[in-house]
Amino acid sequence: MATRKKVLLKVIILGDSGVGKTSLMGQFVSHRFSNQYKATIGADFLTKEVQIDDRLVTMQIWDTAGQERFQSLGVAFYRGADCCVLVYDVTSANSFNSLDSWRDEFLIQAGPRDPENFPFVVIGNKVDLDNRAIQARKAQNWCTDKSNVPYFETSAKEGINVEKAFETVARNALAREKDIDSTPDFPAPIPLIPNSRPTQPNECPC
Ligand code: G3D
Ligand code: MG
Repeated sequence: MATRKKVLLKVIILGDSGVGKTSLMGQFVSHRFSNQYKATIGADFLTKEVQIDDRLVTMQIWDTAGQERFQSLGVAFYRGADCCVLVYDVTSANSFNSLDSWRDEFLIQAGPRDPENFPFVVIGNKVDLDNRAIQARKAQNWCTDKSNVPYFETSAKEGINVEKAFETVARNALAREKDIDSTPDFPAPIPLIPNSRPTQPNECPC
């Protein structure tokens, strides 16, 4: 079997403070749900290797360190993202209403080439709680309107659906990776024009 190149995917997680972004990442990367874990994370990333069909993929997942309260995450956070996970809390209507501005912010800051088809995944988290404020259908409609973004309902606390959501993140980012391979980011290089300066009398003509 031919060796395929290793793939590194940058995934960023956005959403209002408190929706469970850090908890989702902790649950996915190390199957843990704890406060201690959260405290150790800065505006940084964790990696996890996943197998997608016959490909080994390293997911580099970027979390925020609370600056999302001010929507000031800095351009390095967004740069080169292959997938953007938008998270809201199913018990908080405000966090659902913020999805639009998070999506807009991402598109402005990351500036993907094909914004309409950029791979987003939406997660409605905290389904273990019984005081739901947003019905699944409402969130699903929002996602359908935005070029059919995949939608998952999860509980980072109980580990419900987290793996499945991130697998879709990897698959969709990988599909885009294939597009990138066949579409150069930059125009073809301009061929160098040979120096047309005539050779001087004492200069080697080679
Ligand atoms: P953030 O990174 O988006 O700011 P956190 O969110 O991961 O820090 O989580 C915010 C609070 O929500 C935490 O509670 C966390 O334990 C809780 N939380 C996260 N995911 C879930 C979930 O799936 N179910 C429930 N019930 N709670 C969740 P505290 O009390 O530490 O603020
Ligand atoms: Mg956090």
